[in-house]
Amino acid sequence: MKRLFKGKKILLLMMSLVFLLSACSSSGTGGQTDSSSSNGAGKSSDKLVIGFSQVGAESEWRTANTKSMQNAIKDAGHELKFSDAQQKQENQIKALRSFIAQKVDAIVFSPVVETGFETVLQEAKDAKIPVFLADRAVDIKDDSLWVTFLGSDFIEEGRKAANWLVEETADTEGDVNIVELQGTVGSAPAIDRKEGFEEVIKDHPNMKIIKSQTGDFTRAKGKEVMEAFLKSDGENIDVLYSHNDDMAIGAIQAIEEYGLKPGKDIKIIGVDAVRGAFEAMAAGKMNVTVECNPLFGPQMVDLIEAHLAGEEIPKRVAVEESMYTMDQAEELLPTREY
Ligand code: GZL
Repeated sequence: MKRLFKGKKILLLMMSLVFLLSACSSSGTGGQTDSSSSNGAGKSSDKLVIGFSQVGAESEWRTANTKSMQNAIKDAGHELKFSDAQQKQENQIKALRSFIAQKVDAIVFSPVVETGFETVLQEAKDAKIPVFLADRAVDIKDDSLWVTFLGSDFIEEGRKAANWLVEETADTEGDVNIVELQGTVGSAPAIDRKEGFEEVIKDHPNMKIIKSQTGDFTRAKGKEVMEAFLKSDGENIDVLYSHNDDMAIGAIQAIEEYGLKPGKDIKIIGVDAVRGAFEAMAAGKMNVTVECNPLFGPQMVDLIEAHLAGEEIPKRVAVEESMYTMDQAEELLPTREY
């Protein structure tokens, strides 16, 4: 009996030892000890579930940005839950609520417009799910609702576009009449690119924006609005300032159908530096594009992993960018990644 009892004691001891060991390894650190592999919630950051609410697929820029984000999340071994909002705010709010319900580890969010997201971002904060703003910002005072904003400086992009035009028209006598294709109404890039451009031209009284309307960042709408501009002011337009290359490419078609030479009769300024813009510049139909780099997927994944590993990251991370002109296009076209 005693021996039996003794045997049982040893068995119990071994079982509790096994239990203890397994409890350590299932604490989510995968048996890892270094803090870099665990996150604030004590979960391993080896494999994260990341919800990504993307604006839509409205432009070459957006397509390239989506690809960069998807590849970066996959290459890092994380699981992606992706939502394309088709440029509708209500779809983005639904997607964010779905990610919260699925208890994802992190949310990446490119807000289609600057306002109307405060409630759902508060819900994410209440659910202790960190939100990372990608590409576009929100106009919300409480910046505790997001971890960081990784994206371009759209105001600076508008300044670059206007400064190019100031230099380009330095020897021009008389007025420089500009028509403007704005991006999506209420979106950060549309608001800021307009602000940056106007900040520069206000010091040049001969430079006037004679018509300005949204083309919603798409080629089709850009062409449609440019047709209307040409109908009302055709012979009086010197320059098109387009908040993205896709609308500029649509406008180029409208200008040619109207019987004028884009790039010559009407100077064409775009933003994004997508492949289509390089092709138009190489064909002499577009004059300049201000770069807005969409390929920040790897940078965003690094920021998410750093935050979940407990590291401090800045509230604002800018993307480095340049500007390209017609004379550079042919040589650079083969090197373009998007
Ligand atoms: C800019 C991005 C804009 C692009 C457009 O970062 O939000 O949205 O300039 C895209 O091409 O539609």
